[in-house]
Amino acid sequence: MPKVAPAKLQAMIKGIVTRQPVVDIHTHLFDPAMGALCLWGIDELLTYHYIVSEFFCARPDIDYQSFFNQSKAQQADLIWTELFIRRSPISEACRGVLTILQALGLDPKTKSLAAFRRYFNKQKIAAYTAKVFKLAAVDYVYMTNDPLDATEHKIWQKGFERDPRFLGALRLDSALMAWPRGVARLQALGYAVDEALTGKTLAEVRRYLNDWCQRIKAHYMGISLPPSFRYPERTSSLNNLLVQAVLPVARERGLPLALMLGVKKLTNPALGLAGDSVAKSEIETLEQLAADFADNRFLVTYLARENMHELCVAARKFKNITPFGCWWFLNTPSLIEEITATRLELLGLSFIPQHSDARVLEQLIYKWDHARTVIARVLTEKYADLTQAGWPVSAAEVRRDFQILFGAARLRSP
Ligand code: RAT
Ligand code: ZN
Repeated sequence: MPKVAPAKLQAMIKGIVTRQPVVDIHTHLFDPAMGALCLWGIDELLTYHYIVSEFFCARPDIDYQSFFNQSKAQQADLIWTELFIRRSPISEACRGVLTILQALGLDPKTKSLAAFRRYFNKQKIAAYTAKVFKLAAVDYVYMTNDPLDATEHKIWQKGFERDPRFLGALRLDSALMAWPRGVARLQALGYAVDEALTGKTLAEVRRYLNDWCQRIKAHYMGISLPPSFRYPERTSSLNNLLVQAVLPVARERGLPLALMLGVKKLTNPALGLAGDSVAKSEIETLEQLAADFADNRFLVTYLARENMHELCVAARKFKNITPFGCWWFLNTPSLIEEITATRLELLGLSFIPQHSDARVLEQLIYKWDHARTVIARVLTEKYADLTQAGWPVSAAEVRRDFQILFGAARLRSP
């Protein structure tokens, strides 16, 4: 096998890491056949909740409600003027919009959004989706499916022809996270559950999970949890639901459970989706879950930077823990660099470096472009260290490793 000299290493790795297709294991994108749920275009991009909160940092004089009362296009205009024209769009989320426009062949440096709107209005969703996937070099994305969401529920009930690039993942937050909040909606769907978890409730929750994993062809189940989440906690409804419903169903169906830990919902309710915050979680909770449910597989990410090192250590202790992604406030180049290096140093190639969390189709382009650049840099350093140690790598070996990190084998095959 021809080995590549260290001087050429950087270009070789960059070429592979930036072009090889990936599987994106957590997004909020939807199959184009799901109609209005599928978001794309300049107004959606500019009103992304990551950017909305930055807008209020720049314009604390503007009242939240008066902003949200405006149409999406008006909000986008305000954001463009404030964050792109009156100052340089230097934040990660704002730079992301530029990366997208540039990749689509549009000149980002303009004062008005009119030309962009004309471009996006002309696109037909089927061909456009293919174009975006190609530009982002993404093969498959996992959706975040919530059957308790009225709009989404209707679409599944009606049925549609699935686009094979959009894979199902059953999200448990609205049904289980703030129990008994999900009770009424589960009952409305025909599940005989009660607030106190008595009678058939747990069996009915299992029936709900099985029905909907089947219906959406879920490849995993997922839940986001607050920093206050603890396990074991005998009196907690959520603990009982996890132990007696979610984990047994996941095990029987051979599905991983994705735990997204450390989100404080609605710290500022006036900001809506942009109002969630972060705090440190206790790693012991994860360690105990992994120990008690050795036959379950856990995909785990934390929102707090402080938890990321101990997550790597936990993954070394429990082979059923797979760390994934740099989530939300951690999805910035400086933190991706730190987290990826730590993971490579402690876990080798046994983790999933990134997911996009894209909510708007075109975000696949920037989230993957930016993350790949950083990951390529970190990998180059690591392969250079190997070369130093007498283990030069070939392009084929780098491609193989990339496939281990980002490939379909990770999760496909429910
Ligand atoms: O990153 C995000 O877009 C957040 O709003 C959340 O949706 C988070 O990713 C989640 O999945 O809960
Ligand atoms: Zn998400």
